[in-house]
Order: sequence, then C-alpha cells, then structure tokens
Amino acid sequence: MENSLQIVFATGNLHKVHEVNEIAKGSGVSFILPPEGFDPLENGETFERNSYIKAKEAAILSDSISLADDSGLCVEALNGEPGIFSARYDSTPQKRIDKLLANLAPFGNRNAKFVCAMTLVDGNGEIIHQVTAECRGKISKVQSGSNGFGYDPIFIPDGYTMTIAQMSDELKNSISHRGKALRMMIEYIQKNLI
Ligand code: ITT
Repeated sequence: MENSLQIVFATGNLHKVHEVNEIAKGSGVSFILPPEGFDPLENGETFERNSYIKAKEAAILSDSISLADDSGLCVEALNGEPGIFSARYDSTPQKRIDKLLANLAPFGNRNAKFVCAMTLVDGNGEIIHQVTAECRGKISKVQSGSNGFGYDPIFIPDGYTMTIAQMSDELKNSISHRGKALRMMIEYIQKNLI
C-alpha cells in the first residue's frame, strides 16, 4: 500500500494485538507492541479513561502515535459487573469464567454486552480521537469453544446460537466490540492521518 501508518498498540494482551492486526489487514494501518517497561496504572473509572491512560503511557515511552483498547464484559443482572474489572475479576481466565457463571446462576436475565473504548493519542499523549463500541448478547449456561480469549466461551452474541469461542476469527472480528471500534478508528485515521 502506498500510504501506510504503523501505530503502537498500547497493550500487554497479545490476543488483542493479533485481533487488531487481523481487523486492520489491507487498511494501510498496522500495529506493533509498546516498548519494554509498558506497565500503566489503570486506575480510571471508565473504559474511555483507562484506554486514554494506556495510550498516553505508550506514547510517552515510544515517542510515537499510540492506540489503546480498554474493554470488558458488562452483565445486566450483575449491575454491569465485571465491567472495567473484567481482567481482574479473578486470578485466571478459567476462574473468571467460573466466578461469573456462579454469580449469575440465581438470575433468569442473562443479558450482557462487551464494550470496547479506544483512544488514539499523538507522540505527546494528546488525544487525537476516541471511539466506543458494543457487542450485545447473552451469557451461556455452560462454556463452549476454545477460540478467542477471555470470556468468549460464555458469550453468545445476539442473532447467533454459538459462543464467540466457537466462531472463526473472521466472524468474531466482523461482529465484535473490538472489530466495530477499530473499523471506526481506522476510518478516522484514513480520512485524517494518511
Ligand atoms: P491490556 O490492559 O494490557 O490491554 P487486558 O487484558 O488487561 O490487557 P483490559 O484491561 O482492557 O485488557 O481488560 C479486558 C478484559 O476484558 C480481558 O482481559 C478479557 O477478560 C475481557 N475481554 C475484553 N475483550 C474481550 C474479548 O474480545 N473476548 C473475551 N473477553 C474479552
């Protein structure tokens, strides 16, 4: 591609980097990991704030345009939990799934949504653009599938009868919170930055 832009993707989660590079294929935008030492203190109270904190830390470390994703699963009957604490709900991915299924067991309402906030900052950590997207669905009674990561084995998106972990990467990326957010962000980047 004639015009292209490499952006630091401010995360320690390799699944996210893999997904965003798949989603961005052919767009002229690609993503690389932040430099060593990237260890932001995610003490914001919203997905938007935490994505800004991560993007800013990566930009200052790398002196380069950076994008961060802060995401999580919000369960209606649990008043939006685990929400911004999705990665910290318990000590391992399997324990987090078990805890969520146990906490939700007494409830008939299994509605939930994945949320993804993305913040793009310049090399000084100043915000260039911010987007938020959702993927709505339900929490399954039992886990199934092994693709993806995190809570994918217990999330059934609206309009489907399988969990995200039973989907191909392509299908997940076409409907996911991260796919929707990144496509909006890439549209902005293509119009304004390359
Ligand atoms: P970074 O902060 O380094 O980016 P992280 O995994 O800690 O990595 P977050 O703080 O944004 O990222 O927490 C996101 C958590 O929400 C993630 O660890 C999963 O538990 C869950 N999550 C987010 N997106 C998901 C997805 O597409 N599929 C399944 N679970 C997801």
